[in-house]
Amino acid sequence: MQDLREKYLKAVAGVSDEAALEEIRLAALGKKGEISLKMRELGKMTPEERQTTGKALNVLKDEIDAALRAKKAALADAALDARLAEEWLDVTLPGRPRRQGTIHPVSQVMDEVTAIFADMGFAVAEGPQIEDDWHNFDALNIAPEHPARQEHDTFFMNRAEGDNRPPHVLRTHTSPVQIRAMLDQGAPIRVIAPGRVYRMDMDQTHTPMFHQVEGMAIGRDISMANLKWVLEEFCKAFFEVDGVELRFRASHFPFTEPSAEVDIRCSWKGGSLKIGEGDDWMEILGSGMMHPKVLEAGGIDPNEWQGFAFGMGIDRLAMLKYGIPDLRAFFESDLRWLKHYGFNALDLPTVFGGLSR
Ligand code: 2U9
Repeated sequence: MQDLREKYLKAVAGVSDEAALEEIRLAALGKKGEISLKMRELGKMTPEERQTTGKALNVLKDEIDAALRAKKAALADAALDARLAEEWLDVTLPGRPRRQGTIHPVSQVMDEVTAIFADMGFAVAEGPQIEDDWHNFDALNIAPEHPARQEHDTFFMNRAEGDNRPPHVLRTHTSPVQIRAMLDQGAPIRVIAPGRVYRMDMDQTHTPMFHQVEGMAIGRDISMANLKWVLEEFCKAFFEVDGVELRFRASHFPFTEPSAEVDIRCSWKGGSLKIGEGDDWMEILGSGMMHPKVLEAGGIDPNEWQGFAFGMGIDRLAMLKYGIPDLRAFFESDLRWLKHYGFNALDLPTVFGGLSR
C-alpha cells in the first residue's frame, strides 16, 4: 500500500502536462486502474481484513485523487501565467485613426441656405419626389401645351397597361411641395422647399438630377419690396459680403406675375469671381409675385392674400461660393477640392457665425 502511495504521488509530482496527468489517473483510479483492482479483491477477504484494507484503500484513493486535482489546478494556473506573459496588450497605445467622411458641398449649401432663411422666419417644407401632374404642372398654372410637359423634357413614370390616368412625373421643381404646404397650412405662410428635382437635360452645365431651393411668403400685403429685402439679406449672408447689390429684370414664369430674374453685381477680373463689386452682373435666381391662379390652386383666396416666390439652383450656388469649376467635380468623387476647402462632416455651416464674418 505504501509502495503504491509513493509510486503515484511521485508520478503526479513529476508530471508537466495534463495528458500525462490523465494517464496517471487512469492507471491508478480508472476502471482497470491499480487501486480499483485492489478494491475488487476486497470481496475475497475476511470481514476483518476487508475492514482495515478497505479503509486504507479509500484513504489512498482520496489522497491520489486530491493530488491529481491539485496538480491539474497548478498546471492550469501555470498555463494561464504563460499565456499572460506572452499575450499582453498595451492599453496605452493610441487608437487607430478612422477615415473621416466629408460633407458634400451641395448638402453643406442646403444647410447654409436653410439656416439663413430660418433666421428670417421661413420653415422648411418637404414633399414627394414622384408627383402627380396636377401638383407639378396644373396647380402651377403650367398649361397642358407648355414645353415642360413634353415627353422629352420631363421624366414620366409608366402606368400599367389599360390605366389611362395621367402618368406621375419625377418632380421638375420643388414648387409642388409649396402647393401641398399651402393646402395643408393655409395663409399666412412662409416656407422654403429645398430638394432634388429632375429634368431631361444633360450637357456641360446641366444634369438630369439637380437641387433647388424655392421659397414663398404669403400675407395680406406682402410685396416685391419684401422680396427684394429678403433676397438681399440672403445674398449678404450666403456670400458673406455686406455690400451686395441686386438687379431685377422683367421676365416670365407661368406661376408668378409679375416675374423677375435677379442678377447680382460681381466682377470676374483675373478669372476669379468677386461678389458685390465690379461692373458685371450674374443671374442667380428667378422670382415674382405668386400668380392668383396658383394661390387659388393652393386653396388661398387671391382677393385676400398675396405673396412672393423665388427659386434657385443649389448646385450652381455651391459652385459659385466654393469656386468649383466644373459639374464633374460633383460626380467623379474628386476629394481634392473638398479637402482644399476644408469640408468636414463635423463642420457647422459657416453662417452660424453670423453676417459679419
Ligand atoms: C409656388 C409658386 C411659385 C418659384 C419660382 C423661379 C421663379 C425660377 C429657377 C431658378 C433656377 C429654377 O433651378 S432653376 O432652374 N426658378 O426662376 N422659381 S419663381 O415660384 C413658385 C414656387 C411655388 C407655389
